[in-house]
Amino acid sequence: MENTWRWFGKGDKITLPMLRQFGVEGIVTALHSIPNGEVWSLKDISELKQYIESHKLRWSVVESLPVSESIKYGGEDRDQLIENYKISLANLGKCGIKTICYNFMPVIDWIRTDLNFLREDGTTSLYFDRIRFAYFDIRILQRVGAEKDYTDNEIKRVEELEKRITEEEKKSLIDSIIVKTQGFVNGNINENDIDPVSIFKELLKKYEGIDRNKLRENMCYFLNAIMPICDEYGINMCVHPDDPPFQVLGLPRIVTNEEDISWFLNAVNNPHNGLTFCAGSLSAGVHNDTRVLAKKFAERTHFVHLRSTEATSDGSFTESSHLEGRGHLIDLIRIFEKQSPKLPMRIDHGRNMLDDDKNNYNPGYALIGRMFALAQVEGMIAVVKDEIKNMKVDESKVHGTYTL
Ligand code: DNO
Repeated sequence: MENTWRWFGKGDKITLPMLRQFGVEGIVTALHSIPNGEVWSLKDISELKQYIESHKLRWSVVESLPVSESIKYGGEDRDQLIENYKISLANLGKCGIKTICYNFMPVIDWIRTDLNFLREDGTTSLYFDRIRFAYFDIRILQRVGAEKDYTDNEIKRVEELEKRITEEEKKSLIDSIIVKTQGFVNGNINENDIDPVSIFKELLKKYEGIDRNKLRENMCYFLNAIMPICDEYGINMCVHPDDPPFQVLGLPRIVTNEEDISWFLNAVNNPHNGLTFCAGSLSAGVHNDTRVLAKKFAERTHFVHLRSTEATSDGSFTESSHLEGRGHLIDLIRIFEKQSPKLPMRIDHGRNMLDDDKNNYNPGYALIGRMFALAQVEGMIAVVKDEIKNMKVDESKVHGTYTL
């Protein structure tokens, strides 16, 4: 696999010369300063591309070319926004950048309730606590009908939490769920917004009446509209799975499991319509086995995020070490290395360790933790390459003990 790294542009404290020191080959980035929905010009794309290449690296993947909310809920201006998207895609294609990651999650991208969950070894990782999330939904957002989405026991635990949660903890919960994790990925809510909860509630309103079927229909509409451009320039679109891969806040989520993935790949059955295989997002749902999904969808996977999680049956999960957990990264590497050895792969998230806390990195994107995870993953890749070279890949190792 191609060793890529998510880099947040020229303002990123982790610079391109630093990345070269530890073997990064490809860059995953976006034109982060361009507001969502506006065209990415040829000039801006080629300037950034040249900058990356001047450091002897290549711009391998765009993550993300964001899909505006109005395209997702089918607003009046969606055709105009899709036209803009097509121009941006064509401009990327003309510059030779052909792998585009995006997501189709309404309103909120990835969700965590705690960005500094202390682990027993002193490092911290990202955490999703089902009860704190329910608290945010029922007590903070006060979403109408929210209680229906939780069990009696969960609601009881939310009530218990209400008795002891501090104002500071509430603020930090809001910050983790809708501010710090969102600003740098989709721009719906930013750090300096004074009342993020109200902005969020307004966004939720846009999805009243949009159920799974309607969202699927809107995704198809979008994909059908852009496929001709993808065909013309050889662009591979790869949707990021919903993180976490289950329904939240009354919003439909449609990239959560095997059936969902099969559905959108078949609905627009073009090889350019593909998947970002995010092992972390998928493994956070106890209904998913990443090995089964990788085996089944390897052919339509254009980009891989390597990360692992530990999920509990109550719907909470934490990000585990890249060597452990439900991600089963070694098996995934076996599958993807065999399928397409040049597939771009990036380390996804890392723990915060050693000096990481001093640098105020974007959550999940610290230097030392990610570099450490990359070293572990490089070790796994080296072993798998050796297995393949010696044709020692034992199918039983790839498949594990389950049947497809
Ligand atoms: C979080 C990321 C996501 C991802 C987008 C892709 O760490 O994996 O924000 O970049 O969903 O569109």
